[in-house]
Amino acid sequence: SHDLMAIHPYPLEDPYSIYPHSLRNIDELCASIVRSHRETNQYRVEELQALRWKLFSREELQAYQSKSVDEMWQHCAIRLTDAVQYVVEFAKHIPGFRMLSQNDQIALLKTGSMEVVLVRMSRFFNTENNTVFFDGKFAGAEIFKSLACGDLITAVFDFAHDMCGLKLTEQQIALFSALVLINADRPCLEDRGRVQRVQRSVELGLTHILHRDNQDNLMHKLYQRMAVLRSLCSLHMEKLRWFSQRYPLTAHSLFPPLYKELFA
Ligand code: CLR
Repeated sequence: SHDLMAIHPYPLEDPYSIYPHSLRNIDELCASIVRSHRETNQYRVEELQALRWKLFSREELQAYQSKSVDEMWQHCAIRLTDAVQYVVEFAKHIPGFRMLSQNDQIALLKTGSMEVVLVRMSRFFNTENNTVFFDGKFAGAEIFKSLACGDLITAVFDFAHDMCGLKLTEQQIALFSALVLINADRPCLEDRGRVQRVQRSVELGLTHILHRDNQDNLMHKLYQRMAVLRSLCSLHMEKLRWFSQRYPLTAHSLFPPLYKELFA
């Protein structure tokens, strides 16, 4: 579990108050989560908007589709791990996260990082043609054909489409991502009480932002999406187990260490 925490070492003190008691503290909490999201989200909305119609050609699509199962898995595992690293970076700047024990930080990332990647995917999704930004261009679900897990891909694309329908602002996405990550119900937590206190502060932040935006009704919908995320992630784990059984060598020696550490 050292790989994970060694990605970018940070000093241990946390400059933020983790238990917001006044409105001003809630504002500060929201501001730092939003800042952290902005600094780790890889692309700005405007940049993605500008790239929307950059699609793969038929030849490029065919090249992906004719990759072998293990080649395509390895390729996607690398892309996914890249995205996960940004989520780890995001997590470290959520006020209160770095005050949790290393064990609990890792436990939260093991179950939550993939879920946050899927929340973030909605920013990289074009609902007009159901494509996702992958490897520098927009791609439809068919590009993932050689992974041989069509049900997972379909479910992930449906989820992205559905999340886009909520039309969340960047601030709402930031707070929702933080709430997905800081979840006191995750397995294997040492100090559940402490995680719960951080969770409550993030919940308060999200409620505050939705109220300010006159969208209090969104809270209920976001909790529903959290249940869908859980099922998507267990499907991902199931597929990974299937793959590792069939291609133990690729899974063991060619997958990125962080991917193995978090999901294997
Ligand atoms: C999510 C948001 C990140 C950028 C990013 C990078 C890689 C993308 C990912 C996003 C969305 C999901 C994605 C992934 C690469 C492969 C994966 C398209 C856009 C698909 C769903 C295949 C999963 C295959 C596993 C079973 C290995 O900031």
